[in-house]
Amino acid sequence: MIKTERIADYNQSLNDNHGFRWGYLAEHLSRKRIDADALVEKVRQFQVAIPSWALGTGGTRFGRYPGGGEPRSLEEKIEDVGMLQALNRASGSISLHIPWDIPEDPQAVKDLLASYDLTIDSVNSNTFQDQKEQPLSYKFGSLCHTDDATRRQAVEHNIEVVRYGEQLGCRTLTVWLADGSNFPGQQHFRRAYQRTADSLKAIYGAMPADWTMLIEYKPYEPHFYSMIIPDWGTSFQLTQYCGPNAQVLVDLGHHLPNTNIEQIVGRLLHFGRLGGFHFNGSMYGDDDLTTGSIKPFQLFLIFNELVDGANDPAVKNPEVAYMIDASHNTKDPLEDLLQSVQNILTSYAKALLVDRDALSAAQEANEVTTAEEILKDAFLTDVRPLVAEAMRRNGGALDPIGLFRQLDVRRHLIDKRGRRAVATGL
Ligand SMILES: [Mn+2]
Repeated sequence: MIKTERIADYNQSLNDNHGFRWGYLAEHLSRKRIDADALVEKVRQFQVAIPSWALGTGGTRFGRYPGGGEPRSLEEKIEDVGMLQALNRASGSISLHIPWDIPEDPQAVKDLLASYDLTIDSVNSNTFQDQKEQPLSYKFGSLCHTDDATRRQAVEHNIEVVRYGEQLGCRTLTVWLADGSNFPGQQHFRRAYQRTADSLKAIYGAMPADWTMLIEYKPYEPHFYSMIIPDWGTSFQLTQYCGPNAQVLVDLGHHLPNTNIEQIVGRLLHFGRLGGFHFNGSMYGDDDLTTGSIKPFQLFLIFNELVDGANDPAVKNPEVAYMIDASHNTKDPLEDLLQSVQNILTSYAKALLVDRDALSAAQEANEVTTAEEILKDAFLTDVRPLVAEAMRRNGGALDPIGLFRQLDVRRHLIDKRGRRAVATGL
């Protein structure tokens, strides 16, 4: 647990430089008639959940090079997220994966969460691998399987995940299906879809009335010919089939190269079906790079849609659940998560700068260059001092990664948990 006095001392050491940079930006914004303090307040409210499976070093099927000191239990995962939350005050919730994170003593877990000022964001089911003692295999699918008993087992697992979530005060189930096929002709597309839809509806029917089901899509991997939910259109149709509390989840990396993700976001907001967001970066097709590391302009354009939707009373979309979903092959996972949150808040702050009235007027008048320049002006503004100021006012560090390093957190974790401690996850 990082003491508040330690954070205050650290911030004091950076205060001179921060004061200069923040003062300049606030003055720059005020000359554009933008209320800098109001923006800080908005950034202070923005929270991004941390998944329990991203706290260890990831890898590929070729190898994995853990850095040591990884969390060995649900309790240690909560400690790690609590530490991130203390540093940036923007990571106030954790997502759990069942069966990796089954709580043995739910009340003790709830107390531990409260001690770190954390909540549970969502619970995630896992039918993408077979567990020990599991009677029927998911090799040929789970919710889409041709065999009734296998489908029933997968439905029961999802309902069990909801029951664990209820014990912890969670109200969101996220379903990502690894179901699909690898060879032409292997799977009957229409029958497989209908079986999936009916399985999801059975899970939906077993959820409490105040729960939300998020349905995620992915175009390929682990299957390389077809995925059962490859795109947002399929997710959208499934949410309509299940009911009003089913929503689409957009994972940034789950698109083919050059997909216009911001347009998908705009569409789903318009339909009132954007329920969740998984942040990561993607270069060739994997979804495991640091958020904003490859395409920061795209991330900004996505936030531009989100802010636009949030400002429009005509948009009837529920609150969006934001989470990071990445693995970290060569970086310290905790540093990578801090970087990702930093990049997300930076994109959000830039989107808040967009002059929406001027943009809307330019769009209606077909002033193409003007519209683009309005977006570029916001994107090219250096808002890092604004994000730092929001973290400071929330009680966090002006530079979370700087303090993480100064405190030598990784060495302490290795001393406590061991060099060979490896977390469950991806
Ligand atoms: Mn995801």
